[in-house]
Amino acid sequence: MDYTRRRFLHTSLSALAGAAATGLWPMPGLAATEQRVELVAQESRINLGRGPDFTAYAFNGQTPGPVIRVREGQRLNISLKNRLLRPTTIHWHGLPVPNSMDGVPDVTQAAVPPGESFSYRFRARPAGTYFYHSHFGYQLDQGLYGALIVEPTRPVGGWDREEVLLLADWVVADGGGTATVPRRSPMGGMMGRGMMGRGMMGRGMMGRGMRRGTLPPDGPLTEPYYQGYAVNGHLYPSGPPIRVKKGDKVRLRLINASSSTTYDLCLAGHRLTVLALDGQDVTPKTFDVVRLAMGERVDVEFVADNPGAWLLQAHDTGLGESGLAVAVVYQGRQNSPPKGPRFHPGLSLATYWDLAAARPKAHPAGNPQRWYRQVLSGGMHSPYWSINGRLYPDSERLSAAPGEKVRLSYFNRSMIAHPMHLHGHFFRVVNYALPPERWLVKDTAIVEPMRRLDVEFVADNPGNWFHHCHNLYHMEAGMANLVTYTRA
Ligand SMILES: [Cu+2]
Repeated sequence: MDYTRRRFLHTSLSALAGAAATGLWPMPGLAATEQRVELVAQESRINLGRGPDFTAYAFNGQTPGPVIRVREGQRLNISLKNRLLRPTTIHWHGLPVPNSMDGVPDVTQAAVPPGESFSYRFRARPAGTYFYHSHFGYQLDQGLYGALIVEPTRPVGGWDREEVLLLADWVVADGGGTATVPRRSPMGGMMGRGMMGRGMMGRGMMGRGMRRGTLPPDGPLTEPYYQGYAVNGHLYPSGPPIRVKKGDKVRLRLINASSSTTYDLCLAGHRLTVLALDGQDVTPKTFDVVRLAMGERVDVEFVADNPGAWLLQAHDTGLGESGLAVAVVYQGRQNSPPKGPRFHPGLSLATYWDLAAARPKAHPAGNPQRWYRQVLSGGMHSPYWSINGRLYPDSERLSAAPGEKVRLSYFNRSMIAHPMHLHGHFFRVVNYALPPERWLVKDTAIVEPMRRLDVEFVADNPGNWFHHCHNLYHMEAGMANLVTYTRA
C-alpha cells in the first residue's frame, strides 16, 4: 500500500494551524536553530468535559500539556518552571536523550524544587511519536504529560488528516490518581477506602477493609478505581469528533499516557493499518484491534471509505459513560448518533509477532555479551512489585560496557501484564521467526502474565538509565532497576 507519498501536499493544514496557534510548531527553515518551549507545572482547575471541575497537575494550565512538534535533528530547549508545591522533573519518553536530560529524579538529576526552573536541552531524534511526562512520584497520574512529535526531516506525508490522541485514565476528584478514592487491592479486588498518604494526610491509613494484613504506613499506593478514560482531556461524548470526508486517508498517533490502563482499540466500520510502534516504522499491516499498554505509542491509518458516524473505542474500560471513546464523523453525518464497534473473538488483534521493522535495521549478530534474567513478580498478598525479588532502589544493577549487546529475558511470574520500559535506548523485541534486522524497535514492551519475553539493546548511550514497569503503581512499588555503564 503506497501510504507514504500520496497527497503529501494535502497533509493536515488544519493540524498545522492548530499547532502554530500554540506557538510550538517549528518555523520553516529554522531546523538548524533551537526551538524554545516553556512548560509551567502548576496545580490547575480542570474539567474533562463531563463531571465536576477538580484540581489536577497540569503543564501550562492544561492536561494533556501542549503538543510539542519538532523536526528530526532540531535542538529543543525546554524550560520547566515548577510552580507546584512539590519537586518535579520531565522525562522525554522514548527519546534517547543524553543521560543528564532524561529527567529521572535522583538518577539523572536532582528533582526541580518548587519555585525553581530547569532547562532540558537535546536534539530531537529519531523521528516518531513520543510523549513527555513527570517522573516524580505519582505526578504522571495527576496530569503532568503531553505529546512530543518528531517529524522526519524529509516529510513522507500521504495523509489528509493527522490526529494526535493522548489517552489517560482519570479519577475525577482533586488530586487525580492520588485522590482519596476506593483503590484496587494488589489482587485486583476492592481494598476499602484508604486515606491515601503523601497528600494532605501525610501518612497512609490504608488497611480498613483489607483481608490480608495491613500495608506499611509509608507503603506504596495501589491503583485507584478510575472513573473515566479521556482522549486529549475529554471524556466521551464531550470531546471534539475527528471530522473526515469520504476518501480521506487519516493518520492517528495514539499515545497511552495512562498510569495503569491498557487499551484494546477498535474503530467501528473500519480497519486500522499499523504504521509504527513506539514511533518506529513497521511494515504496514491491517488489523481490527490494536493494543496499547502504558507508555506505548502506535501510529495507525485508516481510509475513510464507510460514511457515517463511528466510534474509535476501547474494549473493557467500561461502556458508554465511562469508557474511552472518540467519534469519527463523516461530513454530512454530524447529526447521526455514532455507532460503536462490536468486540468479538473473531477480530484480529495486532500483536508483536504479527509485525516487523519496516526497513531492515542493523542489529549485531551473535550472542549477547550480557544476558540478564528479569523475573517480574508481586501482587500476591503484597503491595510491592519486584524484579528478581528485589525492590528499587535496592534492586540489582544491570551493567554494560559501551558497544555491548545486552539481552533482557523477562519472566512474568504474576497474573498481570507489565509494560517494561528502558530509558535512553531502543531495544529489539526478540522474535526467532524473523531475522534480527526485522525485529521490532521499541522502548516499551508488554510482558503478558505468566509469559516470557526477550529484548536486546546495544549499549550506545552512556549513563545510568532507569528501567522499569510503566504501570506507575508498580514502578512506585519497587518494579525498577538501573542499567549502568562500565568500562569495556
Ligand atoms: Cu507492572
